[in-house]
Amino acid sequence: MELDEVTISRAILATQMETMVEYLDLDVAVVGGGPSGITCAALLAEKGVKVGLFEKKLSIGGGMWGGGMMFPRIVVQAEAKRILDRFGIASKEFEPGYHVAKSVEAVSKLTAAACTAGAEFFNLIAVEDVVIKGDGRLAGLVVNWSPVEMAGLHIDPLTIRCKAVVDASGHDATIAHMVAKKGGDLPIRGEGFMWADRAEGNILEHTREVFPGLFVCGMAANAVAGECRMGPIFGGMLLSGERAADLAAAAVLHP
Ligand code: 48H
Ligand code: FE2
Repeated sequence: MELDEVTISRAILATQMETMVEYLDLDVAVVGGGPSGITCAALLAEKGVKVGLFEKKLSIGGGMWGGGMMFPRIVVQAEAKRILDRFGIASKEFEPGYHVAKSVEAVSKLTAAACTAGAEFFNLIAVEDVVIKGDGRLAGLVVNWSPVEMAGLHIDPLTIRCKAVVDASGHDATIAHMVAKKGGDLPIRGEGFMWADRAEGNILEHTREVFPGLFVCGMAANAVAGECRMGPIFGGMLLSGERAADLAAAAVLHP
């Protein structure tokens, strides 16, 4: 076939624009494409929830790509091994209960599962603000191209509407901070020191609705709660993403 450059351009523009318009209204917006956010998006989509994941970076994967200190391996404890298995991520037991997986495989297979289940990924889009109206609920997100933010250009953003938001933005807990900064009743205690056992043991308790319409998961959940960090053990991220999916799905499917 003879290739036409303009048809290629039209194909990209037409299909992506259509998707962006379709996702101006969605059930759950997940902010952050790290391990907790991708897991959450995959499981939400599997439940039939219309979910869009917004990631400011070019690549999905967050802090999982780099494993521990750039060694691309992650450790997952016994309690979360079933999630590796569920997504077909190979692992080896190093010592009883310590399962090692390759970070590249883990990111890729979680992302692939989320795509197959119907989650829509919007990379290179940064969430820069939130929408809160008279009823006091988080009702949407204000988004802009990350390169606009990086270049410091004065370009106004666009807005999406959603029934719930999952803050999976990692250590920075960016959405929780935005809500707090704009006067929402959301105390943020800040992340604590390294204590893997404690951090992983408590993360599910911290994975919850912290403000009407806002759920926190992954490292953001511990950062909001003033909980410890855990280093490159990722079971808590996967389990927290799963729990956030259960909570957000219940909120939007049976309000
Ligand atoms: C769009 C945004 C925005 C924004 C941030 O850091 P992550 O990998 O997050 P988690 O919680 O899924 O996983 C944490 C894990 O990677 C980790 O760091 C651990 C376990 N640390 C332990 C320790 O002791 O250090 O991913 C968050 C993603 C990133 O890709 C950001 O780019 C993205 O969120 N993000 N995307 N709009 N405003 N803010
Ligand atoms: Fe980290």
